[in-house]
Amino acid sequence: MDKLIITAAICGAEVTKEHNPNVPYTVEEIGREAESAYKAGASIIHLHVREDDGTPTQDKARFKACIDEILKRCPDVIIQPSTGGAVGMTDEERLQPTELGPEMATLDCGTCNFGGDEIFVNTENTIKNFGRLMIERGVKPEIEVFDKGMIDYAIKYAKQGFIKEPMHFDFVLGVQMAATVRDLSFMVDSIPAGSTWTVSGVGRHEMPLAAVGIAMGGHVRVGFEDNVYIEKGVLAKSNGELVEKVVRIAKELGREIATPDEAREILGLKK
Ligand code: KMH
Ligand code: ZN
Repeated sequence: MDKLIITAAICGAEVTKEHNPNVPYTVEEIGREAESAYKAGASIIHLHVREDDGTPTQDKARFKACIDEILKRCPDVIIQPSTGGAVGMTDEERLQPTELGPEMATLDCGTCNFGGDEIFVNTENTIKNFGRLMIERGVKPEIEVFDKGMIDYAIKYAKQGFIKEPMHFDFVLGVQMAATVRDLSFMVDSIPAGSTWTVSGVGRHEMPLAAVGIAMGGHVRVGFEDNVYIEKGVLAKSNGELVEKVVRIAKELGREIATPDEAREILGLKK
């Protein structure tokens, strides 16, 4: 089994300081949270950024400032900007961080409900255009899968040349699809041979699904974007505290933790 790649989704676009005062907004706070996750064992930082007042933004300059701050504190970490941004942003807004030439970025492979009246829109043309630009810019996509059909889209667009193989998937359970082991296993069985995958359980499903992912040989994402509690009713002090918990579970299950360079090797990234 490969060593375990831990991704820390430190900020997100929806969670606020009202949910947990440690959610980072400023460049300094983003740096602090990334460092806490990295020191605890995360090799990838999944990155959204905010204005100082917490408003989500995909502004290229803000991303650059945050990435510089993270790399100052964690020089070898893999940074994976979001191209999902926040619900309602235009494709042009969302694509800005890929112009900075990151090693990875997310590629959301379908439209889904995002709570209340919110719809996270990813049309066929959006996905193909994002995929094509990521190939041109040398960015490895992490395919975000919020529902099972999104795997089929990714396979179709890979065949059409919009996504390079082998693909890396992130299964997000508990937003649209149910957070069940049955659904996770179905998805793991549905991806092409040679693909890699990560599981992100949202809310109270984060740690149970992390444990399942570790046991199945997949990789794990945790962080404030998905969950702000370290245990029932207790807010996490930092993203690092969530990563530490995953590291403890992995150690109990006999799974070693990948360094950023080992994660690059597993994912086929060029530094
Ligand atoms: N904030 C969501 C609308 C991604 O990072 O690519 C999209 C999201 C997925 O978080
Ligand atoms: Zn995200």
